[in-house]
Amino acid sequence: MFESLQTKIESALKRLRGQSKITEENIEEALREVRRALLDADVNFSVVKDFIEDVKTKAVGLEVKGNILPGQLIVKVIYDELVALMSSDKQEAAFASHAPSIILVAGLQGSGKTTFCGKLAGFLRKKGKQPLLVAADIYRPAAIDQLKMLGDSLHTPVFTLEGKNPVEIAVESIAYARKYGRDAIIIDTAGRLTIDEDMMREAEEISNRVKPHETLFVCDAMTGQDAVNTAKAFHERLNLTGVVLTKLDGDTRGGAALSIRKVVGKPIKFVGTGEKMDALEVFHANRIASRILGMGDVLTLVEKAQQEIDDEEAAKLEEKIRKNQFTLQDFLSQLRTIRKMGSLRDLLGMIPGMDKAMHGLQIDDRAFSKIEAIILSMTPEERNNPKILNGSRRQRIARGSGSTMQDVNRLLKQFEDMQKMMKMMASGNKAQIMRNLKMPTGFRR
Ligand SMILES: Nc1nc2c(ncn2[C@@H]2O[C@H](COP(=O)(O)OP(=O)(O)O)[C@@H](O)[C@H]2O)c(=O)[nH]1
Ligand SMILES: [Mg+2]
Repeated sequence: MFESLQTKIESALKRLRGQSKITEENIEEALREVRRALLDADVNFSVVKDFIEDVKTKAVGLEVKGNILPGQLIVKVIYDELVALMSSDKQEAAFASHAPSIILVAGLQGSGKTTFCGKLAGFLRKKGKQPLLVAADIYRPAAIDQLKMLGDSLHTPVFTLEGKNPVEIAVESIAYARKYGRDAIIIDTAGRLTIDEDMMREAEEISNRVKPHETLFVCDAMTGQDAVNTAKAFHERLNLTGVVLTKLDGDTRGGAALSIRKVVGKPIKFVGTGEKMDALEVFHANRIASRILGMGDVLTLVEKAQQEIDDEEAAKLEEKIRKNQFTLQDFLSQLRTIRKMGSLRDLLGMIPGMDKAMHGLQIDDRAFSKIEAIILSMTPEERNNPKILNGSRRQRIARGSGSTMQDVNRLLKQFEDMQKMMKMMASGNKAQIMRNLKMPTGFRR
């Protein structure tokens, strides 16, 4: 979803390759790109300013140790900062100790309030709650119908009173909820296209009368810089407890996600990712941060490793792949390039959540070493033409590399699969081919 931001940060960091210490000078240009990318993504300018300062302070002076590249190090610093910026320990909706909990939903017209109210009702039902939807947007009859339709589809009652104003409706919904055992009241309010005094006063009055446990500001993620100002205005009147970012499935650049948390000082609690009722996610700062930086999967890391191959080598490789001449020798050099990036453990450690998952687990650089040893035990002829590897040759290789026949066979099988895949890919573009040069899996010590 934040694809363009991700691309820009990555291309800026590419320039840091080959440098061993992070200094003000060598980070300057990369940070300028990051700054531009964030501004382009509609991140609030004061947030960008602070953010860049923080990253700079943390990054300058860092030594690039071992095989970690400066770019990777900075990505890590930026990632940590992004997570810190968007994190909160009060992520999920709060509930009253005595039912019913009251959740007031406010925001501009078209931001996705009514849709979110429905989604939240569905979400709470799955958690064993008995929600009640309250139609306090009475100005457009269609708005009440919309909520009623959602309520029907979710088997959730919708409370409304004809001839009453939104404040009265909201207040009376509480007695109704008590009477019928509904333990979570979700109040859908009216919005205007822009901040409007009447609308604010009405929402404020509802808030004062029902004393909500949660006041959620619904914000269309596509509105960028403006979203922050709107959220601020709502917060001043309603004392928001959280933010809901909608339409993150769209072509949004994500600026709102970065800014709101900091400028409004309230956590983003939910994320809307579609029009359907199940398109609701609890907000996770680390997920969004890793998405922004493209650190979410191993393939990206492998891709990074492959940037190490210089253009000439890449062109040669491409030629070989096209002619279906990719050999075990080429595979070995690929492997070594990946290794240059750092240990397998370090590479995996860059994946969010992996560090924890790996705790106490023996992550094997030896899997790499094993493959390497097997290939090294082959003669150059065998490496270039694995077809000649009969049983006795395989046995010799297994012995020579200190592995088993099974290991050798597995490697050869995977190499064969890889060749097949490359053949298929040969008509595709270079980037695609490179992306598909995956590590063989299943190699354990
Ligand atoms: N793609 C997408 N559309 C959404 C999302 N949330 C709401 N919408 C759409 O945005 C439009 C306005 O939503 P609505 O809930 O009526 O906004 P309200 O005026 O604030 O109540 C509708 O067409 C919704 O289907 C979302 O997360 N993703
Ligand atoms: Mg609505």
